Amino acid sequence: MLRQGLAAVKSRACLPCRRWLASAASEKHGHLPSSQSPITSKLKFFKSVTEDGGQIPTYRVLDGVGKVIDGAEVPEIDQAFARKIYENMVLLPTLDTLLYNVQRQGKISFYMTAYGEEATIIGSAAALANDDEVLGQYREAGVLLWRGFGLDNIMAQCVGNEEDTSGKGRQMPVHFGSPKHHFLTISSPLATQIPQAAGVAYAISRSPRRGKNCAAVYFGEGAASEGDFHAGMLFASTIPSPTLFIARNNGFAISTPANEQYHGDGIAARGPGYGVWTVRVDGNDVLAVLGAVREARKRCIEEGRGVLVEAMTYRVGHHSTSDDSFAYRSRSEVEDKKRIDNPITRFRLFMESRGWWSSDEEEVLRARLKKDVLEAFKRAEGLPRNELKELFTDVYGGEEPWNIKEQREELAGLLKKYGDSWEPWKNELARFKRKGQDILQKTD
Ligand SMILES: Cc1ncc(C[n+]2csc(CCOP(=O)(O)OP(=O)(O)O)c2C)c(N)n1
Ligand SMILES: [Mg+2]
Repeated sequence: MLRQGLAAVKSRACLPCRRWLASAASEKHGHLPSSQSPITSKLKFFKSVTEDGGQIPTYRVLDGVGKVIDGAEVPEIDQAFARKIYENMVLLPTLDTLLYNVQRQGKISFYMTAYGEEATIIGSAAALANDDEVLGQYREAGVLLWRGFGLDNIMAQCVGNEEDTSGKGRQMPVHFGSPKHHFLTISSPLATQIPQAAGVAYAISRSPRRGKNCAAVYFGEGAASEGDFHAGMLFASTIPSPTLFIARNNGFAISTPANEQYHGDGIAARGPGYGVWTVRVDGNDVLAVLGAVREARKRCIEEGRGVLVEAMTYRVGHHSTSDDSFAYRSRSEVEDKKRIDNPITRFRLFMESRGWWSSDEEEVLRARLKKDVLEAFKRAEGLPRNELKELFTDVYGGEEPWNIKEQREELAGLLKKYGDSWEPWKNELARFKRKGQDILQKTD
């Protein structure tokens, strides 16, 4: 019936209408006017993005003891590059141990370690170009180390001395930033960096850097529960911008375990919802991270659109120096995770199997890094803080606003009253360049 009716109309219709009628006649169940979705007569619900309804697989190159698994291809890497990766992976916990301990001694106010996440952080840093813009969450100091930021700059920021170029000593430790190293300054409110990254990537796409660079944004699986994650993904997919989303799924958002952060298949399951290329990778396998992020970056830049990488890892350390994780997980769980699939051991064993590393070199490296880290801290500790007046500068451009002036004058008043006589104030003041005189003498 339909076919006969259509044939009659067709003979009188214009060309585009005739084409439409021809396709309608050939379709079994019709089609939707504004979608390519095929029509089906089966009522079928789904809650997985995989064809078999299972979980998204995890890409891995090395097994737990550093052997290449069957069928895996080792990403292009030579001895020098592998050694650079390994040295940075070992540097990270060496630095963390010192800074964690000095925080415990009261010498710095706060710290966050990256124990267990060395492969995710260094492997991804190694896959990026050093001038790709990086927007970190707070556990990615390793990206800066990879790019040659240097221990003196790390220490200066954590101690807050006059050499701190990240924020002149006005920020909490680990809030690093360096335009020279294409690393945007860390900010504490979770996930704000994600839509910002889509914006940075959009700016790249409107500049001569289009097709050369991307903006890489790091965030935890906890931060991915924020609306900002979705805003960033939507931006980067609909207003195309080369944004590389790197989710560090380390199992916890402070005390909240990952399985309470989502009901679906982790963060990776969300990528296809935004129509972006997505991959899940073993975040404790540095070669897998290197290979996956290299490919992700390539797609991101070639297509000029968001790409999502979910790195599965485990936060071995406490969330921060303000946390005691044994209040919500057992010591034995942590000890097991340290042993099984340890990212540093796995890569070391791989390097040794290639004849690229030896136990003698290991000993020399560990001793050297420990010495470097300790010396850098001692040096930083001995340097004065910036002038006290810097507390009130750089927040607004132009003239000093009335409220900042009021606060500065209030501090000057307190310094006059207590600065010379009260021991704690006297000691604090002594640590600033010009010992607070810049505030006391300022008259306007
Ligand atoms: C908007 C906002 N809410 C809450 C916090 C407090 N907070 C700081 S870190 C954190 C957990 C983040 O977990 P995750 O994103 O998984 O990163 P991880 O610490 O595991 O690396 C929370 C809740 C914050 N900084 N900002
Ligand atoms: Mg987490």
